Amino acid sequence: MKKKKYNVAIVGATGVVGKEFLTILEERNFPVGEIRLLASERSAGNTLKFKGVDETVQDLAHETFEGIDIGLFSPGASVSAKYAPIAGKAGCIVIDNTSQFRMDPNVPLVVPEVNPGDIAKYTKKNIIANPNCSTIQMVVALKPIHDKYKIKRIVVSTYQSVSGAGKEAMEELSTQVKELFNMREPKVEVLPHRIAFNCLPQIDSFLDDGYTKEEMKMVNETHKIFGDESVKVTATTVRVPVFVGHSESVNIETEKPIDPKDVKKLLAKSPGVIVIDDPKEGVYPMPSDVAGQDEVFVGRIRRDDTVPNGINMWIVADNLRKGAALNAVQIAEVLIKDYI
Ligand code: L14
Repeated sequence: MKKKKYNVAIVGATGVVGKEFLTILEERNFPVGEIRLLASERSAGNTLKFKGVDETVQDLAHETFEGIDIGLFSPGASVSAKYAPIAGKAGCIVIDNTSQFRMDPNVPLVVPEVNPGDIAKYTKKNIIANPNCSTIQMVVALKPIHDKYKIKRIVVSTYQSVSGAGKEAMEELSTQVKELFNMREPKVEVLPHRIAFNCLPQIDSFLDDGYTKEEMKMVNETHKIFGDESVKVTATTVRVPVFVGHSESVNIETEKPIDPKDVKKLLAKSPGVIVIDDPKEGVYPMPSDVAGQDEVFVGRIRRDDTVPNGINMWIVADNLRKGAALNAVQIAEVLIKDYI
């Protein structure tokens, strides 16, 4: 028998993505029975509003996940590593936002517009992984193009907002701006260098080959989500002084002949994508317009005539919504519609 309501736990409830989970569950009228807010001992006892009611945050360390149907996880990766399997064994289906389980062959990595069928594989561990924010917005825009024209190679550079690194990084940007306007040397504590009036070509840590982990997430996760390792992907990921909204400059080369006009038409009718592309009028997507919205926005669609079948484009999305909480709630919506 199908349930009418589902008990939901939010792990990492006091973080930027945790709060976004609450907003989105409420906005989309997700059929929540009990809501359980969980965080570290440090945050336990705080209250957060859900549907107008103050809910108390509880200590994750004391949680058994008995009776919880769905766990929306967005703590640190090491916290997911410990608690997602505990929740999964207790019968709670975990949708995890961290990088911990994404490349685990027994865990599906899902973007509902791209590979909803992979959700069926959740039963192996009761865990579904939510991809990296930059990967999600890129694959939503590129999947329809890949299906029709077969993408051979993707070259992407990202312009990622500070909210990806959490509320401490957002505070660091605003504090640094204030300090600089007061002629004081700003402190650098969260991000690797000063982010105010700056760009940092580093997100996450470096690997031996000179790439960052964030860059390799874009490569490996794209292969897993597309179910196609033949697409070549190379990435440079950069932090910019923007609060919310990630942008990407994306160059693709396809097997079949491709025309910018056809790409515009194709993307305009693709699920979850909005084309904003009138460059002569100065119209293209920007994080300042896109923050708070659900779709992936694409503009600056134009031919790259340095290769036979090349296209350049600019892709922007709200990294806390489609890049994190919204994508996870959309996975939960497919789960309750088709599986539980
Ligand atoms: O892997 O610092 O999902 O902006 C995405 C955001 C890693 C950190 C992930 C950031 C995170 C990243």
